[in-house]
Amino acid sequence: MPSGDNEWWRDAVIYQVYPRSFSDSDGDGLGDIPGIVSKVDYLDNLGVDAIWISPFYESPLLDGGYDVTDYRLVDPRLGEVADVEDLIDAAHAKDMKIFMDIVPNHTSSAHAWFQEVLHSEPGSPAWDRYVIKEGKGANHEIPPTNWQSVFHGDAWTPLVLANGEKTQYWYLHIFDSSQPDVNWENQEVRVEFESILKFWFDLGIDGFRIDVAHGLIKDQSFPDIDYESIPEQELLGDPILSPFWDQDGVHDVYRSWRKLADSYDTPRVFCGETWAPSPERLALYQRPDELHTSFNFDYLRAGFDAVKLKESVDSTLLNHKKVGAPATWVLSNHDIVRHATRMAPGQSDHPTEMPTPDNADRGLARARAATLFTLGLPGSTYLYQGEELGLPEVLELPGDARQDPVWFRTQGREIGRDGCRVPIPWSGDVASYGFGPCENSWLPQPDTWEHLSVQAQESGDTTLNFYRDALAQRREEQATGDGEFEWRMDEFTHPNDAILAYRRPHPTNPLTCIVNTEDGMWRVPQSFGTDVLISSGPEVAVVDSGDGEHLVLGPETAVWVRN
Ligand code: ISL
Repeated sequence: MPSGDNEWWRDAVIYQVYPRSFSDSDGDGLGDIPGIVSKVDYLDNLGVDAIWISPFYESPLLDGGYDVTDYRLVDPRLGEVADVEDLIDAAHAKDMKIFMDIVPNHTSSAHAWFQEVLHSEPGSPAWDRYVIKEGKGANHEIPPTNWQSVFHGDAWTPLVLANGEKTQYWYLHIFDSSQPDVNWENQEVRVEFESILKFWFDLGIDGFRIDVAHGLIKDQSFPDIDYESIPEQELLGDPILSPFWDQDGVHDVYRSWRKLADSYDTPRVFCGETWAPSPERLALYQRPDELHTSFNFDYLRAGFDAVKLKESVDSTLLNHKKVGAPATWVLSNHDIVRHATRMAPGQSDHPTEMPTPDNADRGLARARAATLFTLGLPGSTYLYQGEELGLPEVLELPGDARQDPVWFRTQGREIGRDGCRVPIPWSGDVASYGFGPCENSWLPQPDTWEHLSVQAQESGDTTLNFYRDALAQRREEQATGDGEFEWRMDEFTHPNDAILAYRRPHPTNPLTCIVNTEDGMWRVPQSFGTDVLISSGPEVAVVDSGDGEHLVLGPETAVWVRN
């Protein structure tokens, strides 16, 4: 279990807050920082060690705040810097850490730096802070490369000056055209971002999640990409080998950031959003003088498939061990289909593919089993707001409510990520279910969410109480968190690829997790004992078949046993 020392991040449970959708204190339909402050007790009671908050900087909110105009200000709709100080104090009073989100790959096009570009001559020093290149073709009418945006369409937009004058130049935006990519070859950019980190560290922030951490450096030869040879679904920002992802030069940036983080009496901590092409490449970000941790998206792609889960756990642990870093595990976040929906049978493995609303009950049962399996693994775990309520992806949002740039850039062909960002139901029987003092919320909540609210799940055998119980046990158990791990499938008398079992060794209190991914009962070998600590579902029985007691595990269920 995590301790309050400088190594807390090695085994913490970190809860992601998407601020627009968490809690609205003033009734404008947008969640805000005072709203988060009001829920610190809830998070403490849930049993998490740290809170990571997605961006709340001043922003036009064209990409939910991942489009920043001023990195030292809070968006006035979400609060002010003093509210962040209150939040830090409230969390620290409960011994919880606070992580922010830094967005270094791009700014908003409304940022003063980009506005300076639009108001200056081609080639002026302001231009060098962004990735701007001359177009190809006789009239420079062809983009400098064929690179495609993660949000679809060309990754380059012609640069038109503020006075309306067209130029021969194009600016790069790996995401939306309102998010121009910053030029990390420019020294001033590096100095500025370290100064921003320092600003928030000095305020008491414990660490940063780094947005698109693998994307800052671009191949300076700007080669075209051979898209024909890349499978369709990998174009969606997945970790393809590309001239703008995972370039070696990015590690220099993090070596320098690490020095800054280590210069504090209580060293500050980083977690990279690194969609690296392989676990081997991912591990490089976590060398001892770089980032402390990185998201492990390989695991998230494994779905509820025992063979893939095992492969991912093995390669993750192996590669993290090589660099002495703890693994991180995550099943849901604000960019992907919620795992209660994604894991339902018949859904795509791909985390952003549009799901169908079938098999919701089995989706939730599998999600709970996957969560218990995950919480027992060595390392730290990230939870996404609402997963503790078993919230499903919201599929039926009206088009005019949707706000994800992916929806706009594909003219509605892709629904985008709004379905996992619907505001949290806290209480009551009508929208906004306690999200704010009024009925409005920036995305409408389904009118079936009454039974999913925190209030409705306070008592009884609910998903919320399952999470509370699992987190409390993870904290109490001495074998969880960072440490030893061993598979136990060799004890199965009848080998079965759909069952996984691992032990977290401990001299007196070893813990074993068993997960049954099949849609049928499974007889657990006697060597695992019958001392169940927690189960993800109701169907777990101790049975004596005449040859002594053993466990029987229900379909799509995970348990922790003392053994
Ligand atoms: O969503 C994705 C696939 O699941 C990714 O391609 C995602 O776009 C990528 O991981 C980068 O995400 C981050 O930066 C984006 C922002 O829209 C996302 O919300 C953020 O998590 C641009 O800042």
